[in-house]
Amino acid sequence: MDCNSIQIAPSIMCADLCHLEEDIHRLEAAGVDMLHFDLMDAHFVPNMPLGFALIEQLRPRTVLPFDVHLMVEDNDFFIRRLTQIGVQRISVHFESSTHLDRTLALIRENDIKAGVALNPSTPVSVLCHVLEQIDCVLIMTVNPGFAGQKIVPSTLRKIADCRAFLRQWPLDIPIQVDGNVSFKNIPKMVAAGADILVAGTSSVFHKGGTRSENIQRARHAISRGLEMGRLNTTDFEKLPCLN
Ligand code: S6P
Ligand code: MG
Repeated sequence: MDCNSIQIAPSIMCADLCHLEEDIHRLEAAGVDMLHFDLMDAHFVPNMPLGFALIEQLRPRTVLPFDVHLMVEDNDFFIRRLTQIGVQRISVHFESSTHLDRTLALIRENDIKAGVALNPSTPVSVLCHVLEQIDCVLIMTVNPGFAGQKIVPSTLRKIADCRAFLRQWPLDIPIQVDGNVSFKNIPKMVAAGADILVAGTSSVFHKGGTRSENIQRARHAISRGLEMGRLNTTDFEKLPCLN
């Protein structure tokens, strides 16, 4: 594995929203793998940074895949609107899905990849009976709703738990991590088993560098994680609190 085998998904709510098209072209030129859109309804989480119109207008302006993370109560309503826009992956929260199996089927029926997002306190075992229905697991490493938070330390161990859980079946479903995916946390997240990194204010949009410098720095942090080798749950139990 090299540093390009781990994907980087910049979180658009952290971008320069007043000059978004230019910012996206900068990210594209710097070699990111997809764009991550956080759609919130101010009910499931108390925030609402982006909307359908923005995603719709951006869709024809880049070839990058659109990865949508729903943090809403009415998942099916949002999914139906997104299928009309044409996005490549939709992740729904386990905690907001009353009929998760049906919701995942709705996503896949529309030829969109389906993911399930888990809040920090939700165990990975809840995925047991939807494994055939998912293309990705999204592990929240902060409580959802806001950028700029500190990692919930136990989520590092949870990434390793998730990797071990998927390996039992055995399944090679990618693990996406979201929340304080910082230059400091990336190596440990990668060593724990993360495949897709949602990058926000603590990496790609960090004020200390240009987009391209930050992406290079993130790739370097990925390489350090790969050099550490895959760690397991017990390795993380030995690590002190990170923040
Ligand atoms: C938060 C959202 C995320 C954030 C991202 C911010 O609910 O799902 O995608 O935008 O985590 O990254 P950072 O580095 O500011 O924590
Ligand atoms: Mg997100």
